[in-house]
Amino acid sequence: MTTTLSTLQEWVDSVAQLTQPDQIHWCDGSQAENDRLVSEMCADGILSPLNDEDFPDCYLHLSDPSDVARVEHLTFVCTSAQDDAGPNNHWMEPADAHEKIDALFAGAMQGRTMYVIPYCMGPIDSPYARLGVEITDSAYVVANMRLMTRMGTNALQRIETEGTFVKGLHSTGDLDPDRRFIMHFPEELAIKSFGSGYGGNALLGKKCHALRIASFQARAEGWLAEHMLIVGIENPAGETNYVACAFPSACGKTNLAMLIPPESHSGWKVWTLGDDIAWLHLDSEGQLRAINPEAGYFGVVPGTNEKTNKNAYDMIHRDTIFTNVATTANNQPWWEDKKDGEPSIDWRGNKYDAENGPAAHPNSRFTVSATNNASYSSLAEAPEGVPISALVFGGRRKELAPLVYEAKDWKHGVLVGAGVASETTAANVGEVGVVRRDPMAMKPFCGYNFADYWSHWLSFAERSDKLPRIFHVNWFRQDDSGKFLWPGFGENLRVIRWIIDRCEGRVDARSTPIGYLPNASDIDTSGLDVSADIMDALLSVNLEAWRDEMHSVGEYLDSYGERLPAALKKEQETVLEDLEKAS
Ligand code: SAT
Ligand code: MN
Repeated sequence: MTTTLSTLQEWVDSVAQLTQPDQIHWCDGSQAENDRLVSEMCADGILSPLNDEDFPDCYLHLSDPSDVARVEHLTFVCTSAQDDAGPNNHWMEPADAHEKIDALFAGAMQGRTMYVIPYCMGPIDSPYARLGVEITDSAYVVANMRLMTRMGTNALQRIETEGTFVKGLHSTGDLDPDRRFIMHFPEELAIKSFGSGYGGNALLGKKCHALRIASFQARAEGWLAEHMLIVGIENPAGETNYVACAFPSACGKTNLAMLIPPESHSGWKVWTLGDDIAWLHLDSEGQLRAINPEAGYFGVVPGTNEKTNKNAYDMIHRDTIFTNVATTANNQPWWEDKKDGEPSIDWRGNKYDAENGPAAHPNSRFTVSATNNASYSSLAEAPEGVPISALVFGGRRKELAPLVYEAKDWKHGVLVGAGVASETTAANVGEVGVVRRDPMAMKPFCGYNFADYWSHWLSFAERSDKLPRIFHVNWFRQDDSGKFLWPGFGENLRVIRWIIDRCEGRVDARSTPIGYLPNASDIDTSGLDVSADIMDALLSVNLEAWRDEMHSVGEYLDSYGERLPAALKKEQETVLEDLEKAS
């Protein structure tokens, strides 16, 4: 297979000239191709088959121990003007960046196969879908991209018809962390990633294309590329509302996207559209619609069990690639909180010893096709996407943020999103548990200056009078002893119900300076072991603490300087004044 599109052929030729592979393989995405790659990877020790009886067609990949998470400190957005990348991104001048990374790519594929992966982000027949081609020397990347995107012949056909595509170049290099860069050239629709084989650094369709490059394009074209799950909530009367929620990495997006209604909620159904990324467009009626650009899940494994996420637990029992989990004596994959079996070999490939830390890496991952998920929505493939009733922001915060509140209007909602803060997780290399600002859960993923991004968000208020309402949730409030106040997981449906009731105008709320809060009686806690005092704590607004928070949000916004939209600053000042008046 080659291509009739000369720009694509010329690019592939020039990359081959630079990287000097032994051979070039154009991926068609077929089962036969996948079978061949998997058996080659098993022969080379890149993959090992897991217990075939309990985990048919499942494989384990153990990565280099220094290559287990995204590397924000080595991730760059290379726009011509530094200010266009903004204080939220590391920046390098594009020509310098190309020179630096091309020097690493020179000869890097000698002795290796160069794979050319045409892929489509979004349903193949959707007007909202976008195309890309990733060139990589990693068969593991090919196998993952096949699960995560629509990859192969159909994508190539659409690329040849449209003529435009995102160019992604990747090599695992020698995995030396000192020779590792993830570079984005949004003005050229190009990505270059060297020296890492890990998910978000190497599967270029995901964070690099579908968020960083896509957010940049979305701004120019009037849509949004967001770090959001998309879920359909069907009530016992058969009515479904669609909600999109932005939480930082490893804060439970996959669990919420696949939620199983608790026993108290018979007749309710939850449908998964996506668990990580949403592309949002206004249709001709002014309705915001969402598609999921991905076709699979790259989810955090530890903590997944029959109670926390039964859909995920079941779906990863077949056709799944596990990365950096442990194994049991009978070669089943094992992870912390699996609640079944014992670890024998840890994620480093050593005999398990509790002294050496967890058996599975805290950021170990499963890669699996969305079609394995029992709650996969029949509308997930709809080219026009689904209408969104509510947008929900959230983070992981021990204190301060209530269980749920609603923004006063769209503009205030943009402030709520911009002010999101969350404790850091193992999804990025670095310290875990430190609270940092993570606006719209996009801190690591926005491909341009946050100040411009907030202006873009604000501009939607002028384009539609049917925008979804905006909410903020926090499942992670703790008491003084560190115990979670809210049970979370399936019980989160109770909070989502309030959100939908608000959207449908079915329930009143309490107006406070930070937004609308539920009256305690409007969150159904029947059958839950959550006392009225705890509900009060979960739904209270500590005016003094919020004043400090709003000062801190104000300082954060000011750090964006002159490009900060005045309307956003004004929203922050209004909330602060209201807090001062109230206390
Ligand atoms: O960056 S990944 O997509 O690999 C996982 C995450 O951090 O969300
Ligand atoms: Mn994510």
